[in-house]
Amino acid sequence: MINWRIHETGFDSTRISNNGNKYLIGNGYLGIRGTLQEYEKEQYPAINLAGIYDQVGSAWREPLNAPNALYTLIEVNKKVYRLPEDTPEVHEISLDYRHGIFERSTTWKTPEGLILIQAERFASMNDKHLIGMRYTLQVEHGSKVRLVTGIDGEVWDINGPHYDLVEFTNRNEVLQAVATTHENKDRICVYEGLEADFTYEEQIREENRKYLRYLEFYAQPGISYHLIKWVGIYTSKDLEDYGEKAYQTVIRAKETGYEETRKKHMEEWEAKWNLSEVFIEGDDKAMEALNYSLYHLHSIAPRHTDHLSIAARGLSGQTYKGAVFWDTEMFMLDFFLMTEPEVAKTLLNYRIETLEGAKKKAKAYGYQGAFYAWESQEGGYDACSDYNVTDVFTGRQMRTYFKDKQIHISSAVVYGLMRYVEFTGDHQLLLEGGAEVILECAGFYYDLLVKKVNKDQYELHDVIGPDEYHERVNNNVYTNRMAKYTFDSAVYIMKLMEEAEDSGSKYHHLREQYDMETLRPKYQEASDKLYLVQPQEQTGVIEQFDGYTELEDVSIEEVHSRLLHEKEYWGGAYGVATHTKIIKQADVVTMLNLFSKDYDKDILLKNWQYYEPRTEHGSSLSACMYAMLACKCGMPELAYPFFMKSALSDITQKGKEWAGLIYIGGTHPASSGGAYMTAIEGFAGIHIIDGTLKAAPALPPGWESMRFKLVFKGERYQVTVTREDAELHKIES
Ligand code: IFM
Repeated sequence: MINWRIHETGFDSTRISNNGNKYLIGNGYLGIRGTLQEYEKEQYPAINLAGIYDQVGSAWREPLNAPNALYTLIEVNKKVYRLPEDTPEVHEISLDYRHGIFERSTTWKTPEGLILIQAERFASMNDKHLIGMRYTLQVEHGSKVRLVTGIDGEVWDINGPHYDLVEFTNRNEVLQAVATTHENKDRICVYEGLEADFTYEEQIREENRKYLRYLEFYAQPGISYHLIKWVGIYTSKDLEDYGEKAYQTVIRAKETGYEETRKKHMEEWEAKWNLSEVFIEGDDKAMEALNYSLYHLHSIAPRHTDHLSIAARGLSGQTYKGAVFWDTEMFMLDFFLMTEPEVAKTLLNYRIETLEGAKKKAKAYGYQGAFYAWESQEGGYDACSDYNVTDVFTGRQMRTYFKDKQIHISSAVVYGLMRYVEFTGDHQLLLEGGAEVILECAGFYYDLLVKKVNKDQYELHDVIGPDEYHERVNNNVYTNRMAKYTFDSAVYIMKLMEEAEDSGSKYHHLREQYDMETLRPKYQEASDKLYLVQPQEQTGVIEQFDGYTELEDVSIEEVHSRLLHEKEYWGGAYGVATHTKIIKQADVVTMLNLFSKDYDKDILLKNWQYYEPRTEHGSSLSACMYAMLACKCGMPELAYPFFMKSALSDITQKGKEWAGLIYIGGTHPASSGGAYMTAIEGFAGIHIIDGTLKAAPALPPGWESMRFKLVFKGERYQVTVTREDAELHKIES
């Protein structure tokens, strides 16, 4: 049985930041950190908005946090009671992650007796622009109470402040804040409406960028006083009459009522679980961790639009500039493909829409084709800076080459598109821009090929593979293999284009744009001759890049002991790992996972055994790759701890919080997606052979069976996997 609630009792101020991530709620349009109503920017509250960014001066461009219309604090007999300043008698926070409802309950001791406040809130899954909150108060002794509630325009930012102006108005007792951004003068409109089941005297005041209602009343013991807050949010990027829409959102919620609105929100969540819940018989802990991971993916899935992707830290704040990395296509996409392909399409549409940005980036480096942004924001703008890490010793910025050299990003986009076609059987996305993306990415890699005069092969030089600790290397095997995959995909696309006889088809239009007769043999040759380092004869090990074998072979513990500062960066020019074989995250192992069919099982195993002890797992993207490859090697028991590490990453919050002096904390959706892939594709062994869905279970010890649904080529299946057997049954959609 799943316990769908996580909770924490007592208050620990050192957990404020982590709990903001762990107890996050969201609906894809916005994410609300698991912070308390009375928190101000020092405690990192945030209503983080998807896909809208701002830059102040030369600081990093980052996504916006909306004015905080959930702000509420309590004063009893003229004394304010709030965390983190005051010590509560009892305190508990919890998250119902089946329904995305966050709760807090706090008891304060006053000289006159105890007071209890309870609050719950949800980011409506039903109306993505709506937040609902219910705040309840009880007192032990009659007391004069003042509730201070309204909109806090003094939001938490990492590289802000982003609002040049926050204007407040009162429209028929619904409070409005309109914040204007610094860079593009975008406008964020937040309305706050209130309902109460008690009478009070009210004053509304604007002070210190806050627009607050002071509600005064005399509270009697034994009575529960309820306050309902409705928050409606739209931005000028959503639509023209964003203000009116936000206002109507609040009015509609008031008319519908709290119970009914909450019920509809919960029904939406139930519908999501109906398609995606994974049952594991024999291991409740794993089942909870996995479904909690899926909760996070659901909470950040963009369902309010048809072209948006997911940031590396989801909607948990401004870390990593709210940018989209390869994380989406390589780690998160499969979950959506198998449960809600429409969301997968939305994610890929974002790449189609940002093709122009990718072409611009390639051109800026002097290349043809499409070089996707390593850290993609609106329009494909690359937010990755030349100096992405701050040196802990000097405080100076360190030149890093992620943006310039992680060329494998373009192949991740191609991989996502091809995976979509494979899973949905739907070629429409190719016609709607996907084919062009693939051809442009192939054009980019073609331009990068290096030919040595004395060798009949192509190479790729001066790149960074998934292992970011070794910068500017030649022939990183992951990168080369993915470039080859891109050429193969382009050849496949051109075959489709050739076969499309119909002169009115969109392929026909592409045929005019691309000279297939020249390109097809060129890309075929590129694929055939692209150098792929082979497993060493004696050891079976595949060298990660040219010269890796010569690096110092030391243990992780040894490298760790060489650190002079706990937050010191391990890579870059002088990093402790740079001159060693210690790698940051799965690299060769990621390649072997994707192309396991090209290698004997023995090679998969030898590389797993060689690289695992040399992997720091300094990225949350690493563990799942080891877990999946372990499954492919027939070692589910070895996969299990890596699977649990991925599935638990947002519960334990043990991931790295710093890269040099840069804060990188937040939720880890790629890790959540990796946990899903391990469960479904690893333990249940779901795979496709000749266009048909198959299962090859390898359940870890203690797992008796697994049950889940998935979509394949428009049909929904109920899958049941036991230790010996697997059944895939078509069911009604
Ligand atoms: O995309 C990853 C990268 O592989 C490692 N550093 C963090 C990025 C965002 O998750």
